[in-house]
Amino acid sequence: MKVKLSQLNSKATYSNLIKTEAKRLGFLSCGISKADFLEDEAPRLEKWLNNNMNGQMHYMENHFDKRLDPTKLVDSSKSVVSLLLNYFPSEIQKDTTAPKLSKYAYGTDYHFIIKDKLKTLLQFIQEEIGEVSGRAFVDSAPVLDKAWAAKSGLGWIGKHSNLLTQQVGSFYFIAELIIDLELDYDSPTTDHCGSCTACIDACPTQAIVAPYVVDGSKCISYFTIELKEQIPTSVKGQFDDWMFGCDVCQDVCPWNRFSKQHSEPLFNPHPELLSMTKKDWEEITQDTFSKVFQKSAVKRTKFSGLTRNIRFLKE
Ligand code: B12
Ligand code: SF4
Ligand code: SF4
Repeated sequence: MKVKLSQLNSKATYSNLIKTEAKRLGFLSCGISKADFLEDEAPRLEKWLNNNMNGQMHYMENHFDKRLDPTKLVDSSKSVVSLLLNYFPSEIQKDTTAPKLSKYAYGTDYHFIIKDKLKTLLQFIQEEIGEVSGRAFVDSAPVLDKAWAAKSGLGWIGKHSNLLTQQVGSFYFIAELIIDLELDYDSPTTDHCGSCTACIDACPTQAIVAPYVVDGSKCISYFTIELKEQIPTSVKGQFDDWMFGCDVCQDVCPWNRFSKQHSEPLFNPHPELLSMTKKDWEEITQDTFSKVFQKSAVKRTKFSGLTRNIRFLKE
């Protein structure tokens, strides 16, 4: 990393430059941490894996060391720049009896949208600051997204294990740039869950097994998105009509009363999606699937995965 001599400036100036550009690119907020070993998370991740809370998500067992230490993931890395991108929609599905789709999957797959923004941000850093190298991550590698965002003061990890804030709740994605530039670092915020247990009480499958601990293998999101085999009959009748993902623990969270509509046009759903009735979903064809989910994250489960989920709710 070679910093431009003409701009040999303070770390604080660079941090501010990056945060201002992140806002301009549409990110909700940006926070920065020193790239270092995540000491507090190490025993928690180990326990979570030892208790098989990853279920069939075997990728979570890989790269244990890299997942806890970005310097093992990106050579010479100095800083983790965490970013939040809001996806809270203005409208939800109209038919309240229809199988439910998680709000994050209404529009274009967030991986594409965020990757583009991250690339632009990295280019900006290289042009304005100097020869900085690094990598962009959105859910794509062994990185503990929430832990980094919390460390950088972007929110706290709630009892439902998602990152949330008092200002906008939790309906946003997390991404990061890991770069070899030293910057000014932010501090974590405080936890505002207090004595609330709304998410734990409302979880349809009792997947929040203790405050701050989600057993991934019991979560509806896991069954409807991650699980490749048949959904076990032991959880029949417990899905509260969710066919792809689940928003219950976030919907009941009092801080999500402060969610604000996103401003990313690509997150808007296909015009027909929110009007589909229960009958439309139960009779969905491959053609309709391809049309309404053209660039959506739902495409990852394929037509066969989604219809498996719809049948599971119905039968
Ligand atoms: C695996 C995974 C899942 C799994 C497992 C969920 C889980 N909680 O781990 C499944 C498929 C179930 C899932 C579901 C969902 N996911 Co997911 N998932 C991930 C992924 C790929 C890894 C998460 C991970 O590392 N888990 C491992 C365990 C050990 O971590 P953890 O549960 O977070 O545990 C931490 C806390 O429990 C905490 N902790 C433990 N004990 C204690 C005690 C105290 C006192 C404290 C303070 C903390 C604490 O420490 C642990 C380690 O950091 C991340 C992307 C990424 N690369 O980070 C997205 C991610 C977490 N998912 C995300 C989303 C949006 C969801 C869903 C909302 C999607 C949906 N609507 O269906 C649900 C929410 C379910 C829930 N309540 O967690 C977002 C969360 C955004 C946010 N605002 O936080 C992420 C960050 C993706 C992204 N890049 O935006 N997910
Ligand atoms: S996403 Fe749904 S199933 Fe998973 S922990 Fe939250 S409420 Fe429970
Ligand atoms: S519902 Fe209550 S306990 Fe759960 S994350 Fe929100 S504030 Fe915290």
